[in-house]
Amino acid sequence: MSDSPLKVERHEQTVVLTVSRPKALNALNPAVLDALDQAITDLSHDDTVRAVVLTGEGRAFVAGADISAMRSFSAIQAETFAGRGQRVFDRLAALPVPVIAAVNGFALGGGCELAMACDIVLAGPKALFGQPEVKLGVIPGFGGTQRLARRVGLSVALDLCLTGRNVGADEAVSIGLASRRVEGDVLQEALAVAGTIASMGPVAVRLCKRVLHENVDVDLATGQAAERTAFGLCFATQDQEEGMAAFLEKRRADFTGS
Ligand code: CO8
Repeated sequence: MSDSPLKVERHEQTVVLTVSRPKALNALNPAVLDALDQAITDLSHDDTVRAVVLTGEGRAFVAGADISAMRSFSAIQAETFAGRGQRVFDRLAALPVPVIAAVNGFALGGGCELAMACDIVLAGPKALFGQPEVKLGVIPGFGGTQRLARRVGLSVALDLCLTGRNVGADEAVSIGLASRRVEGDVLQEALAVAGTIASMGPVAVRLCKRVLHENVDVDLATGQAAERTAFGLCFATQDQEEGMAAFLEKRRADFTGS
């Protein structure tokens, strides 16, 4: 039996990554970050994967960075660990295929930051998001101040980071932290969303993700120029020919990703 703190399973064209330290509510220690980093490297070499689902085992998504591991850090060790987490989360966000967070429970601190590094955040009925670091005398360190402000705006990000208060699924959706609330089994719903994405034109999905991410912080004209270029690029693909032909012939498209 594998003792890795990250389970990697294949479901058709989707890879499911499950953070698996349930006794510590899946808290992120160096071993989890290393395993996640390795999984991201493996995924970036696999052209057959169309979507990734990230979740946690048991009653938590991820309850934060591991407080036991951080407790006796020196300032330099803390800065290094924060940088390590930021790099891994940046690599996750930069995967060419969509990453869906299936938030089944606590997504606190580093767990909230991990969810925000994903493209689509599904919040199950027990999802609880927050950046409670100030309660511990520290601040978010895995990109939370920056990704939260970009997702929900400065005003709400300041409220959450300065008070450390948690928000449930409904509030998370209403402020734009989560994409949607899901009733029932959030992992099954995430697999269904991944399956929907896998049935779309694969090149278009990758380009769409890239254009959104690379241009979210640029001015409108620059972003629209990038969009035009990528739109044009779609017309160099068989997927575009197939997608439009299938629509006009009233049949289901059979995309090849080329
Ligand atoms: N780290 C380590 N262990 C944890 C963590 C954590 N973040 N969260 C929970 N655990 C452990 C508990 O210690 C407990 O272990 P044990 O059974 O051995 O006592 C076990 O998980 C179960 O937890 P609880 O008994 O507390 O379960 P409850 O249901 O009573 O409470 C909570 C659940 C509300 C989630 C509670 O555990 C909690 O508040 N956890 C901490 C949440 C938190 O503060 N997260 C932020 C951590 S800081 C952070 O993420 C910074 C990220 C950037 C780091 C930059 C690097 C320097």
